[in-house]
Amino acid sequence: MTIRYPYTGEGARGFDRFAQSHSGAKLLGLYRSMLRIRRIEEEIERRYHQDQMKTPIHLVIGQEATSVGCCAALGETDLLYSSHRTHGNYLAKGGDLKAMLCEMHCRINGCAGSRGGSMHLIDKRVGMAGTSAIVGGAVPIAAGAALAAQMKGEDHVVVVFLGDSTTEEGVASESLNFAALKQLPLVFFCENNFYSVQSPLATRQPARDLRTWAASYAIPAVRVDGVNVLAVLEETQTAVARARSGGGPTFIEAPVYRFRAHGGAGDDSRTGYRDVAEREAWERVDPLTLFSGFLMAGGMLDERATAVMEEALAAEIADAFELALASPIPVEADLYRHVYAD
Ligand SMILES: Cc1ncc(C[n+]2csc(CCOP(=O)(O)OP(=O)(O)O)c2C)c(N)n1
Repeated sequence: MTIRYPYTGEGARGFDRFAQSHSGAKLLGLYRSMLRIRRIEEEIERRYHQDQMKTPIHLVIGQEATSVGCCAALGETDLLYSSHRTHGNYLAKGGDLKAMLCEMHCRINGCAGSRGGSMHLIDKRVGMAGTSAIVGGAVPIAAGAALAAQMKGEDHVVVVFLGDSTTEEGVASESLNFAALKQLPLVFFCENNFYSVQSPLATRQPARDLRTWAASYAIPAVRVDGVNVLAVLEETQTAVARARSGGGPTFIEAPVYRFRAHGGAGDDSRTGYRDVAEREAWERVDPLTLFSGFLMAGGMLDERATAVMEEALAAEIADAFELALASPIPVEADLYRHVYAD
């Protein structure tokens, strides 16, 4: 089955429409954030076979624009919840790279104290409120956090990232219903990458788009170009403004594509569940290549500036891995800390 990219052909025009409202520095910052996530993911992937990371991984290579565009619309006190594909969300929300890599190497200074691994990243200082390995697990928790914010009269909004398969979980339907009923300050951000592990969307759901499902709960439901960081930013800003002003929840569907396997390192397109040609078609709309092309055409980025950026990122990433590998492993005496029941 070939998935047709819904926005093919927009190219740079897709950015032009949105770029006017941002400074050059802001645009470069968005690009740098996406590039940072990509390079971190590539290094994780490169080292994964060494078995020093004690965690399953779900790489976000190809899906950087959704994390970065969405989080750019949020303040530090706004809360973000996510699923098992966490790295991009955590980093874009301002999570600490060193603490993330320590967590993935099962070191005591990991962001979840070595107890969580890649699928349970958290950094409350920057509003990265938590992630769950249970598909749909974070959605009702986010709804609860939004209800708490509403009841306490707090100003922050809550965003929850979910995959397309999460829309098949009963708890997601319950959460949308409840969010609509209570008009919660909540944004459901659905990264639709068209697969649940190796099952295509078309074999799991009737032929209707995900907005129809969300809209049936009387929630405004929009689709945004998930490879266009500026479009994602603008659509999230609209949703966040609605939530913050008491206008209730929004469902955003962003079609994206993961360039790597569902889990682990490497690509799995040749195992037969998806077409190599399909992945290659999406690689032609790689969110980083599209955006760097736009910035270069507008004279905001050039080869030299890119090289400087790359060098700084490489140094930061190497340092963070070094720290993680030099950090202490948990001791047995700590095993029952944070255990609340026996
Ligand atoms: C309740 C539950 N059922 C099944 C799984 C196994 N599982 C892990 S990830 C995944 C697919 C998730 O797909 P999606 O939510 O679309 O996110 P993506 O992996 O595509 O980013 C499944 C079925 C699980 N973790 N939790």
